[in-house]
Amino acid sequence: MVKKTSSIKSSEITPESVYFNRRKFVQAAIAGGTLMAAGSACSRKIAMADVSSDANSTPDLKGVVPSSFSTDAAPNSWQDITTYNNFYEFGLGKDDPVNNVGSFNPEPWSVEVSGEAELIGKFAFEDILKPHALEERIYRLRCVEAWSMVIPWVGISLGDVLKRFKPTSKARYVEFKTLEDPKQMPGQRRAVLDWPYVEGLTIAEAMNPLAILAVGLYGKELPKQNGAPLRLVVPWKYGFKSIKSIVSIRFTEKKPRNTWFVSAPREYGFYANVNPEVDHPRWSQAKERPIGQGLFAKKIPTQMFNGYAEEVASLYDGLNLRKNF
Ligand SMILES: Nc1nc2c(c(=O)[nH]1)N[C@H]1C(S)=C(S)[C@@H](COP(=O)(O)O)O[C@H]1N2
Ligand SMILES: [Mo]
Repeated sequence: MVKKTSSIKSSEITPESVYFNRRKFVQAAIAGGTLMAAGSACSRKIAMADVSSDANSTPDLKGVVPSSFSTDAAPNSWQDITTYNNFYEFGLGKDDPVNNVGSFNPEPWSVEVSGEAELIGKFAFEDILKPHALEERIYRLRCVEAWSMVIPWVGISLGDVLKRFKPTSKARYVEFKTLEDPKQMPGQRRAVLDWPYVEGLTIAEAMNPLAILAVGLYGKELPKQNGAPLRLVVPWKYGFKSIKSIVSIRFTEKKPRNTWFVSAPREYGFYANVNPEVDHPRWSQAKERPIGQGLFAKKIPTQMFNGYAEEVASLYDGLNLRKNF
């Protein structure tokens, strides 16, 4: 997802430029008045070294079994996956999440289940996890900005979790919400998006076996910047559908108004299926740059439904995918 000047109110533009200039100024100060570029590259290296030791200190998840749904593509490194993120609750830059998650505390955590279901209420994170098998599934995450990563998620089947709440016949969609707490999430102190972050799926999409609730990666607990303790992973859709740090699951009759659709309906549709044939209004979506192979890595052609057409194309039979993008 990109920084969207069009969605920022004019009243916010001044504070934003001041904010960014101040950050640049701080970086320049760190560099000691020498070459700015060299200075920020250096501080970046230090940040990366910290994160690598993070991988070792992140607790292991027990009882993880491999999944047959995995792709055979080589996964990105722990470092790529945990330092190049989109999580606007912590800032708009790719390295803002890793640098700003310090005051976010995802323990204890609970999820409110509501709407068109027989079993509703507040459930502790542990209770949502408990009866389900933890599987490692290697899925690609593909961003609208035309970059992608291959990530060994550890997750539980979203459909299995949702079935336990016994959705009624009125439940046609599932809506998810992220935590809203500007004290823990400094990015929420500014109205860049309509907080809290909201996403949604049709019931059929949510029940598709490819969709998971991720609780970890590389066999370890989910790092905060990747959406601890619980986030969606919908591998055939653009990354923005994969909502992080979920506190609410609501079964609805009406189509949820997802955050990016509210912010720019011409650019981000409800379905958000990866579709190389439909251009984003401001750029082509035909190719993607694999992250982790250097800035000059060759772009590769993007596949329909992110390569999962066989598994999910039937969900959209009879739907015009240009209109319902
Ligand atoms: N709550 C919340 N969830 C979010 C986002 C966000 O800004 N806030 N960004 C989305 C986007 S645009 C992408 S590409 C993925 C990035 O996931 P990753 O940082 O774990 O790779 O998270 C998605 N989930
Ligand atoms: Mo994204």
